[in-house]
Amino acid sequence: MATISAVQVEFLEFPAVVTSPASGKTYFLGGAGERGLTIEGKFIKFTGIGVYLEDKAVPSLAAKWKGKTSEELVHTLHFYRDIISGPFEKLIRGSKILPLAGAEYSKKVMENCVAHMKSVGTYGDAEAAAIEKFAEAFKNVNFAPGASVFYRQSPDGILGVSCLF
Ligand code: HCC
Repeated sequence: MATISAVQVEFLEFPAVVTSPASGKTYFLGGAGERGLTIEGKFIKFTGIGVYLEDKAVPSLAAKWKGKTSEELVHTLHFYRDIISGPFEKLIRGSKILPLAGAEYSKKVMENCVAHMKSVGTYGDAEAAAIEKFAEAFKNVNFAPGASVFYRQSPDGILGVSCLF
């Protein structure tokens, strides 16, 4: 198997492998990068995001994509779609680079989620209610640099959200 390296985003370190304290399952780092906003023409990095995949993602994705080079895969949208929708867990760690109010952070995430769901026609009453719940969870928290939000996405549609301050 290929070697996976840790990735550094500013001062944040995304280890190559992480273990969930909840389930004891291990996940490997699929990729990591930064997010931010352009303020007065300058890109400000606010968060670093690492996407971790359950180990069984490798045999699952290999069934279809084995033999393709990384150069081919990196330009193949369908490959990314298979990562997103594949039958394995994803663990997404969003860590703060700059201090950020929970309400500010969740507003941005919700805007993106709602815009996406509306564009693909899946935004209904249940989704609006879930968005409300999401906003509630972040209403009274503040994130200092280094604080993290974890999203556990399971193939059966369950989303777990936890914070590490
Ligand atoms: C998303 C959208 C945004 C973020 C994310 C996932 C994000 C937002 C940061 O992790 C941010 C920065 C400055 C602000 C508000 C939000 O990290 O004023 O889908």
